[in-house]
Amino acid sequence: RVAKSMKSQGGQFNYEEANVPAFTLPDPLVNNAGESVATANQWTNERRDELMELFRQNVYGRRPGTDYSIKFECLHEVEDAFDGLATGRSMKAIVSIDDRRYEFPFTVLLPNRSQGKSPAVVLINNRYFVPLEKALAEPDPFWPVKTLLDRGYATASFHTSDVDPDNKQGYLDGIRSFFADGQPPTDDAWRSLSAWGWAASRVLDHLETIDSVDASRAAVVGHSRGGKTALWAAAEDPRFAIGYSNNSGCGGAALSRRAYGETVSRITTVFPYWFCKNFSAYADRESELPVDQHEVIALLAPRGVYVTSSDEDLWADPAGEYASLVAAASVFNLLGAESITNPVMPPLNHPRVVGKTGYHIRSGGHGLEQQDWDFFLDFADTLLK
Ligand code: GTR
Repeated sequence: RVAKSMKSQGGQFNYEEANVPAFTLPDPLVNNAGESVATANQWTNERRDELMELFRQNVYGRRPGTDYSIKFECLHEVEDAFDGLATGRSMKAIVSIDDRRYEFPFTVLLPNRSQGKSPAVVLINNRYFVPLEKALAEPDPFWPVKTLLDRGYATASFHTSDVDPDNKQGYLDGIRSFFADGQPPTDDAWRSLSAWGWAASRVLDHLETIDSVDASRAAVVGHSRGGKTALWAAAEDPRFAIGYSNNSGCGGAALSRRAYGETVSRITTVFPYWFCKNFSAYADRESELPVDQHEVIALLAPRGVYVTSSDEDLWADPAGEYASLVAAASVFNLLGAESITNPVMPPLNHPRVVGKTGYHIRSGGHGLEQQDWDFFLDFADTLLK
């Protein structure tokens, strides 16, 4: 048999299960001093902070501590969208530091007919900005606003590149450079994934100001690079009640140590601006990482986590995404929550939901599709309604 481990653009990828190295995952319930974490209090007050720091230092970088203020402007409102089902708003977030400003647009839709406050879904859109008119005129399975509204969810979305341009040359035009006042990023500074996650939290800030929304019942959703972002966004911001990572792969739900599909070597070569500099030091040395991605999932516990894969999306390592979710179960359990523990993946297109975690593997390729949303919203209904 020919090993299909390949080098391309300077980074490796692997599509052979036989080439997955033997590995032992770091135990989220063993602290940096090597002691076991036996109580929920120890997790919440000590170990969780340790792990957050390890992820900041080694994977996603550290957000700036600089003071800023933010305000939100409504540019345009449609009160009777979808025959009165919803109110839609085109919004602008204005971030200020001293006399400097950074703005990014986002779009909000609010159910008009809900009894009581609505739960909410914030979508990190890594494809394009969806202006209000387009959201109303062309319901798109990537952000199926009508489905969300029909099911009683308020929803909001922004485009990643409006916050931090998604390319190697984009730094100077993004929020990270704005915070650094044009200085280049330090090695451990936040990178794009963290910046996009920060923006999801700012959209949540806005949702908190809307009377008809219950922002304590909000999910953050993302696909692929947006799915990596959604997990880290919810790790950094405990206000999110659910993190949903769709086909997120390497640097998202998938275990780095499996080095299957996209690897640390490959992702840090092609997308160096997504991760702090330290992450690239673990290319081809994944077993030396002090963390692995099951622990980013554990950082959300005991809140909700939903992970998906697609059977043709081997680049994102479905087996590694599922194994990662299972490996986080000990933390959910310590915190008194049930979670998926079955090591065998569920059959195609059959979601598995146990307590605070859910998973499905959809047939087909890399994408966020209507079926992913339908399954996810069934899960969200169990926790947010
Ligand atoms: C790929 C990248 C993946 C994933 C994907 C996407 O090029 O290698 O990690 O993020 O893009 O965002 O669609």
